[in-house]
Amino acid sequence: MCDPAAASTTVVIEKFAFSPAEISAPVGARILFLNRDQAPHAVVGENVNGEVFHSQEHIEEDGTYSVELTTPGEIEFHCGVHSAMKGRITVSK
Ligand SMILES: [Cu+2]
Repeated sequence: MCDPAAASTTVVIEKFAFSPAEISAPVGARILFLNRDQAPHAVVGENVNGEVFHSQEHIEEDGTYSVELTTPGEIEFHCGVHSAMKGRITVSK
């Protein structure tokens, strides 16, 4: 929480899915992942150059993980526990 004025998007993890799963946000914005499932989840994001973020191994129920977007481009993300859970962030300049 360095800059309270920076835009922030919350992605809820519920019923083994990310909602929303498609996000558009500018560089400098933060994405907050919030787990509403009893099951633990994790979030791993990758762009064309490789991994750009990686949450703790398990985001427990009602736990959160926050990441700041620093590089423009497409980030594909998935759950580190359940690889079928996927989403995408389009980061604009
Ligand atoms: Cu998961």
